[in-house]
Amino acid sequence: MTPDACGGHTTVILTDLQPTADDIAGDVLAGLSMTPKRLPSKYFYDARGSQLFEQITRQPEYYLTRVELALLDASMPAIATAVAAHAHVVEYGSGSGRKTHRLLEGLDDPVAYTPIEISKTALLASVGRLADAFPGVEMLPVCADFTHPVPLPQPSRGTGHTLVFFPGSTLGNFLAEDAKRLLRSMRVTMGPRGRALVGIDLDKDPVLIEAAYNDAAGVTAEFTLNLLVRLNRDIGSDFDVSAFVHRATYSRERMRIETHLVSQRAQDVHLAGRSFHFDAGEAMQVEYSHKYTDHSFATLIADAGLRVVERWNDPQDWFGLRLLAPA
Ligand code: AVI
Repeated sequence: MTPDACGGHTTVILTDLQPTADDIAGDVLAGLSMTPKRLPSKYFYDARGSQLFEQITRQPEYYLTRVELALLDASMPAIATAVAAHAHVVEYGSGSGRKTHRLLEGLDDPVAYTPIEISKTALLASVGRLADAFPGVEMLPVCADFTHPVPLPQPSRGTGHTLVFFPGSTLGNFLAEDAKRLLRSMRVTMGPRGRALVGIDLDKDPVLIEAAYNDAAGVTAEFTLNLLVRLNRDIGSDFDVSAFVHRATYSRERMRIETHLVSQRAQDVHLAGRSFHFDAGEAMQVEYSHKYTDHSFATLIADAGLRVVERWNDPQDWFGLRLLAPA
């Protein structure tokens, strides 16, 4: 661990755990070799992809962010009561800061804030936005991969406990086995007295869910197709972006949005000296967004050694916040 102090009014100490860089080309070659073909959704978030995702969160059909923000506001007094004072808030990913702002404002004297994120630029930007607003909260960002256990920096004011914050239903983008692995790591990171506040999108009318992933302005379609633009630029593939279309459908049985890029014609895509054939109409899987019931969520976290200690839903039961503790 090598902490460096940065400037600004509030002390910001970055811990760089030097996460291993992703092997994008290797992952893409592996995914294109599968039947059916698939690409990892974690590669959506280059600079343009992050910008498009931010735009998605403001689309009228994408209820998740709006409803979660309102739920956080409405539940904040109860959350502050359930979480002991002087928490060290540890966020998985760095988000846009809107939710973190509400959480830090509503908790009882949080001592420190630690976003954990692979991109150092995104990490410092998120801390920069919050440092001025919360001069009493030490900013201790960690550059690391949060899917593994992360040794946390120690706040100088000392703290009784850690509160991991994982909003946005980002957990839903992981397949069940990967979600369990992540939750097990979270349990280690937060420690025996820690808590986690996790946002989950709930199973509901498929019409509402499908609309959220097929907004009329086409921002989600552009977000999905940007994956191909990014791969062409970063690993030298030659996807014809205009020959694929975005398709997102809800599987009631699996309780998840399944997003595909569908080839509009027979074509060959080249990468690293290899050629991959697409039939006309062939669908390549690019993202899952799982939705939950109380039962499915409790089963998932139980396998990771966690339990729900408090739950809050919005009045329509569209989105939930769950406070978790080690089982
Ligand atoms: C980040 N994640 C929770 C979003 C979701 O809803 O699955 C990503 C997204 N994909 C399409 N729209 C939004």
